Amino acid sequence: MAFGRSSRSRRPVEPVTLKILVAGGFGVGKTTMVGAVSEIRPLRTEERLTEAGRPVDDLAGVEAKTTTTVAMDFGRITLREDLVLYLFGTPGQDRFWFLWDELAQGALGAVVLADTRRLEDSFAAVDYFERREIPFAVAVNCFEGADRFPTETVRAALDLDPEVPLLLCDARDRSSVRDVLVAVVEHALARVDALREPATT
Ligand SMILES: Nc1nc2c(ncn2[C@@H]2O[C@H](COP(=O)(O)OP(=O)(O)O)[C@@H](O)[C@H]2O)c(=O)[nH]1
Ligand SMILES: [Mg+2]
Repeated sequence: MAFGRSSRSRRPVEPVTLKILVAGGFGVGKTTMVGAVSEIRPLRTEERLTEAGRPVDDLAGVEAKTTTTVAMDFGRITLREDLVLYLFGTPGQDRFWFLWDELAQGALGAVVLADTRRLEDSFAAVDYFERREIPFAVAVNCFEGADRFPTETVRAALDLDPEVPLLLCDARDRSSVRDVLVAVVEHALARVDALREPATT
């Protein structure tokens, strides 16, 4: 029996875990996105939309939606055997903004989901991550019936910096969501590297 280097090196690697936020307006597909990729049963805290909530929860464009996430969505995806992402969906409604700073603690980056029918609903999330210098990518969730705009038009409307990744996605589709997450991680890690680069002047 060999207990040398070779058997030691076969020990499973302890993966790096990174925290990613999933943000964007109410009904844009955050819960769907986390659920589409999560390997664990996503933890959701949904409450049925009540008559009392209706004046607050703007339902235009999300007619089919009858539940709303009041706390957060939580999921996990293994991107590589040594890289695991923990996903935290942020609450979409303004009245839960107080949870954002808590959720943002220790986050490597974020996805801002956008719906071209209600692009302005994602302005607040873009502002939030820009102001706190948290790297983010924007993913346009392509709902059927929503007009398709060139990504440059969406980029201009959201006033995004040129280096911010902008992708089209289907929040229901595992591989599509995976592509978005890879883009966020690569973007965030590239920024970490850039910050580490010693000054050259
Ligand atoms: N057609 C379509 N419906 C979607 C898509 N993503 C989410 N939905 C639906 O849109 C509604 C709102 O999605 P949800 O994930 O709950 O939004 P959240 O408020 O951001 O968490 C739900 O009824 C979803 O089934 C999508 O890519 N295409
Ligand atoms: Mg939700």
